[in-house]
Amino acid sequence: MDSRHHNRRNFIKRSLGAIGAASVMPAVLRGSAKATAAKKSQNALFIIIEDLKNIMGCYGNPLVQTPHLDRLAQKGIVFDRAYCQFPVCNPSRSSFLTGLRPDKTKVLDNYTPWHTHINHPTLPKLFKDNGYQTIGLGKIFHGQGQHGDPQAWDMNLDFAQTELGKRGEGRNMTGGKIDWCNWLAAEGTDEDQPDGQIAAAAVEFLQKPHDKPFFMAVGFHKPHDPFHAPKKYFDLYPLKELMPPFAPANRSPKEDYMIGSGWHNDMKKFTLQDKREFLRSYYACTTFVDTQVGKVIDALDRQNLWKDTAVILVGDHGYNLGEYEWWNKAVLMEDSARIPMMAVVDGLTRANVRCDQFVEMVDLYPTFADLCGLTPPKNLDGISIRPILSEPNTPWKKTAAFTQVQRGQIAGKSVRTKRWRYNEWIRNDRILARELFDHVSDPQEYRNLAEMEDFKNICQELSALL
Ligand SMILES: [Ca+2]
Repeated sequence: MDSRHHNRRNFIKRSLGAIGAASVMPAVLRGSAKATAAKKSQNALFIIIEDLKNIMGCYGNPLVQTPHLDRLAQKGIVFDRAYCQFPVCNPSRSSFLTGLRPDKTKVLDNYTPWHTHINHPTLPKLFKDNGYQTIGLGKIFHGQGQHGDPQAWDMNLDFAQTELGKRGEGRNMTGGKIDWCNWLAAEGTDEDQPDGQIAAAAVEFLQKPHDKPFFMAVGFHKPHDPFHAPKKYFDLYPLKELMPPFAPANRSPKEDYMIGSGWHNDMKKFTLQDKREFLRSYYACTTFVDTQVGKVIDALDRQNLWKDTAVILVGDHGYNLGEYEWWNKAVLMEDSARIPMMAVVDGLTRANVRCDQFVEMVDLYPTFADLCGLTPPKNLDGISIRPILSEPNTPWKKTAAFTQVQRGQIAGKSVRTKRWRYNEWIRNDRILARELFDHVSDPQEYRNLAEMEDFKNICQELSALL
């Protein structure tokens, strides 16, 4: 048995609570590489944070403590206009891991597996097919089993909360009406939670010698609900200091399907105490996951891996924390559609750079392929962002981002340009409603301008893009 297999076996044995490991596939030599365009033996590290909105210090939030994400941000480039294609876990992940928009994957819910209509390799499978060692830790696809891609990985692990990590003070903020809507200030350490174990496994892998390039995807579960994290993270946020967002009384009304869930009725009943607890839970889980990211960054520092590892970090979609009294995602609003995204690529990115060009999650697949000199499938919907990684102000062909949702027979389609967000709600080819928000005067999207005569032409122009 070669050392790689030996290492892998020890790795799995020592990883706490491992519940699954994919089979080892024969290695295929790297082929069809654009050798001149990429550095030799370029590793890739893809960090995906579940349900993380742009709430970190590096995105201007003064309250939420994210020193490690901020450190990563300072080391490279931060994107201010990065958007998901569908603000729900499975549709979003199925889209960016196949490089296709949800209209092509036809994955519009959390139940349809990504491979139902797809016959080209997923992002990790592309790396596997090109001779990379491929490691998936935590939530990459929407779960394992039928939602996973076992052929894509040399090693694929997820982890479970320990019994100690399930204990502690907590509460369901809806009195049990919404099952997921609960927090737990848990006993134990970071490693009693899955994300702590994921970070430990990532560090352990990065510290080993590598005899071939790797693609490692690290998928942290928090701040997705249920909001469970060690108690010390909850203690950082005194409830009385937390205030829910201001919602003007004269905001434009929204139809029920625009928010789209029975949960909304229960959330409208939240007291100030409930809202504060929700904010504390999300913030605590964000700082908890930030600490785990810090462990991975430290390992890259210690092993001097930055020089041959392309690192990109994203949230899988955004999140609403009380805007329109909505405490979840799955809506065509800026808070859910926009994602945090940052990258550090030695030789391309420079430290402390912001980019306000449009980037979509479908761009991740061709970008990783480009950075590592691999040839992606021809029919991808995104484009490599390599040019703006090195020159963020270079004229850029993408000037809009597209996001969609589905409510049974009703499709919601959204386009975001520099100034506008325009939404159409469609059933049986008939437009039920339109929304137009001006991000210059109304960044919180409270005033719908779509039915005003003055904005008719703008709506027509944006509608033509959908
Ligand atoms: Ca998610």
